[in-house]
Amino acid sequence: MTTSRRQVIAALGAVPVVAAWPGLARAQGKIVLGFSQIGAESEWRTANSESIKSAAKEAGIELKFSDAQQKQENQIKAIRSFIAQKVDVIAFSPVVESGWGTVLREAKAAKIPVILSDRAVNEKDDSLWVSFMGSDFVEEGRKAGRWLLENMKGKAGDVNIVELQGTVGSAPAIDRKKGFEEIIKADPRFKIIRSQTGDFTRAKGKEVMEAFLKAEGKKINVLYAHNDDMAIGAIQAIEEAGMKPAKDITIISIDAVKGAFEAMMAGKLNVSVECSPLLGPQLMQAVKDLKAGKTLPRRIVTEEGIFPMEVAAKEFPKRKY
Ligand code: GZL
Repeated sequence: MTTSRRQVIAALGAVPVVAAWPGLARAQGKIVLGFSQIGAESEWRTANSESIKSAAKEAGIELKFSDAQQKQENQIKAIRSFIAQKVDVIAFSPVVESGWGTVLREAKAAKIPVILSDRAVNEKDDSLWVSFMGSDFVEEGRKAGRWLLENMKGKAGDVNIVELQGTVGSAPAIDRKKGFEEIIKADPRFKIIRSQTGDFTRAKGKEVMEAFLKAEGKKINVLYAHNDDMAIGAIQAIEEAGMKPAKDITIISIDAVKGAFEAMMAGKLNVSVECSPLLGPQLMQAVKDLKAGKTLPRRIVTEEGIFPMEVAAKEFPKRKY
């Protein structure tokens, strides 16, 4: 059966040709950016993806966006696909720190610059990327530790802490643990009695907190969660165990997403350390600067604060994520 010319044109009309062929976007003078995102594991990640997509649109940059569902092999596949499509720039948020050398060398051989967004890699050859933009996770862990020492000054006896770690091997999980322990080691009363990954998700955070409560129960004084989503899951577990979150167990988390402000306003979370996902505008500016032949700073750090529950209601209306 022959397909009429009309049918072919109609079919082609449905295909976003620009998305299929970066050459056309370039012919229109557009920069083509390939972005490999980790997944949609948390409120933070969703806000980060939204920031990147809206900033690309705003900047007139053709964005090829892939969601790896928290699997490194999917990120590597996406980066290889961007190389094959000859995009102008590649950016990605590495789900874990290691295992990127081969694919980054392929991007370098193809003369496609790479920008690390949000998380770092631990490759020795730092010529494999042109810039790393994101938070100082060690400092976020220190801020959490300092808040705890300050707010437990009056407490007599040991302070037993359980810790919900982020994704195993990820830069935020490694560094938030490092910064927190660096601070609390100043006072031997502060002890991490249990520590396990909740993979940055609410579901896993709840599941692991249930296990902590079963094993340690009322011995637990503090929960330190590497992100708000795990803390929110843990709050459910604490309530289901008949205990009062933020009262029976002091809860410290990181990100300062809307869900954390809602929990603080409900009196169920004590403090959240800010980690801004709004990297989109900075990333697009860096991509434009790169294509204009400018040299990027090797490290672009996002400035952040800390929000205890006492200021949550005042700050909430101003929050952008
Ligand atoms: C931090 C980011 C982390 C967030 C989590 O920059 O990589 O990943 O803290 C997210 O909420 O899943």
